[in-house]
Parts: sequence; C-alpha cells; structure tokens
Amino acid sequence: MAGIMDKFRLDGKVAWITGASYGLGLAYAAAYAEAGAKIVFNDINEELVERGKNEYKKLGIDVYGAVCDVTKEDQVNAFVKDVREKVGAIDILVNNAGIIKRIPMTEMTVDQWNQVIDVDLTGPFICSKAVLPDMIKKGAGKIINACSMMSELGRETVSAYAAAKGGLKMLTKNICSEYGQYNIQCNAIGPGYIATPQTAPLREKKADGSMHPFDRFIRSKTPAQRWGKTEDLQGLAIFLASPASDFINGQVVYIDGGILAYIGQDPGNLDESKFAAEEEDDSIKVND
Ligand code: NAP
Ligand code: GCO
Repeated sequence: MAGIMDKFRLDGKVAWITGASYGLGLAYAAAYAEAGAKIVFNDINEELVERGKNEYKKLGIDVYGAVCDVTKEDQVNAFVKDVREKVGAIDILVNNAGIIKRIPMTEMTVDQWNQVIDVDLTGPFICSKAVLPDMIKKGAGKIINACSMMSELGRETVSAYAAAKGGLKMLTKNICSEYGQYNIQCNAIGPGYIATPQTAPLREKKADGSMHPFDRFIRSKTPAQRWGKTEDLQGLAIFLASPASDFINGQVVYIDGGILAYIGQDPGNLDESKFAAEEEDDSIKVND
C-alpha cells in the first residue's frame, strides 16, 4: 500500500531543468533523479551541454541534454518536441536558467537590460508556453520558477534582475490562475544568497585574504550567518515537483535562512574566525 512518503516520489516523470549544467540547476536535477525522475536539461552551447553531461555522469545520472537558448522560441519548441519524441512529454519544468548584470542603473544600457529580462523573465514565459499544451493534455503538470530575494527587495546595481524576478513572481501567479483548472501547479522557489558561480564574485576574498564586504554584509543579514548551499534547496525542489504539493499553487516559497524575517545586525559585530572552517564552494564558472 502506498504510504505518505510516496507522495514525494517523482518516479516515471520527465523533468526539464533549464540551464542545469551547474549551480542550482544541477542540484535540482540530481535531487529529481534520486526521486525517480528522468532528467532533461539544456544550455546555450555544445561545450556547456557536454560539461553538464560529464557532471551528471560523475553523479551516475543518465540525462538527455541538448543546446537550447531559453530566449529563442524556435529552439525551445524544437527542444520540447525532441524531448517528447525521445524521452516523453515533460511533466515538470523548472525555469532555472538565469543571468545577472550588476551595473548601476544610470550606466546600464538598454541592451544589457534586455539581455537580463530576456533570460530571466521572457525565457520562463517561452518555456512554460511550450510545455503547457502537453500538461493540459495529461491533466497534470508542475512548473517551478526561480524567483529570488529580488522578487521582494531591491539593491544597488541589480535593477534589471530585480525587475525580472519581480515579474517572474507575478508570472507564477498568472500561470496558476490560468491553468490551475487543468491540475497544473505553478510555484516558485525564492532562494536567499546561495554559494554558486552566479554569486562567486560576491564572496571572493580581498587581496589581503579578508572577507569580501558583501560576504560580511550578507552574513549579517542572515540569522544563520552563512550562505546557503545548493543542497539546502533540494528538498523544497522535490516537494514542489511532487504530488505532495498538488494543492499549493501560485506561491513563492522563500528558502533564505531567515533573511526576509530579520532586520540584520551590524556587520562589524561578526566574528570572522567563526567562518574560517567553511569550505569554499566549487564555483566552476563566474558570470560577469
Ligand atoms: P548560475 O550559476 O549562473 O547558473 C545559471 C545557469 O543558467 C547556467 O547553466 C547558465 O549557463 C544558464 N543560462 C544562462 N543563460 C541561459 C540561456 N539563455 N539559455 C539557457 N541556459 C542559460 O546561477 P545559479 O546561482 O545556479 O542560479 C540559478 C537560478 O536561480 C537563476 O535563475 C538565479 O537567478 C536564481 N537564483 C540564484 C540565487 C543564488 O544565490 N545563487 C538566489 C536566488 C535565485 P551559462 O553558463 O551559459 O551562462
Ligand atoms: C546579488 C545576488 C542576488 C542573488 C539572489 C538573491 O547580486 O544580489 O546575485 O541577486 O543571486 O538573487 O536571492
């Protein structure tokens, strides 16, 4: 007889995690594979897809991977068609692919703005639109968007990213509203500050070996006084992709170590020696 924990299984499901050659996407895919799903992923060029396949091979995970830029609707539609024919119709979509450009708004070009909006907001629109027809036919589906602290808060130099992630929160609610009637749930993961290649520039030690000022700042804003690890998010990712969350829809679930609940402390009060033992994340790529 099936027990309650079976509700957290993904056996037989086809899960597409966009931009999952490394970082959070790779962590979500590894978790989904352990929960029984068939993994498909994409990245923007052959080199990254091959690197991703090697990472999955090291983890013992059999994946389908192909080149697909989430901002190009023709590539996305061809990818979804290929997956349908070679693996099966997509049951779970994680709109994980994302970029950030940390540039003061007055210095940011419209082209730079558009690049971030295209990947972080239009990409999820294009990918969700491509998988929804199969989910409607099946009468079930899960779409999980990658929101952020910047879905709720602003900060200097990330205007395009914050606008995209704020828009992604509302796209999450809209997909819920429009397709919930087909037993499709669209929710979002809202990570805090997680140690991945995307945030590597914010943690790089200074020339004298001392902490990056932003590293000290984020620890002073996080009750646990640490950055999140990609594995911290795997449980929530499985939950939102599984039947256990079938009556949750249109929500952004924040997994931030308490940042949004905490006013923060004076960064000068932090005892840096407490952090010395933490191993540095194995960032394999640093975005600009
Ligand atoms: P990351 O390390 O920069 O990885 C992003 C992934 O997306 C990479 O594989 C990247 O490939 C891919 N990608 C970029 N543009 C793409 C495109 N046009 N088409 C397909 N793939 C593309 O980022 P991360 O830290 O793992 O974050 C993953 C997601 O979570 C992002 O949406 C990010 O905004 C969000 N998030 C991250 C944090 C955090 O603290 N790390 C917190 C909140 C939210 P390339 O190598 O080609 O760029
Ligand atoms: C930044 C960081 C953040 C994180 C994440 C926080 O420059 O502030 O990159 O944006 O990536 O989105 O939730």
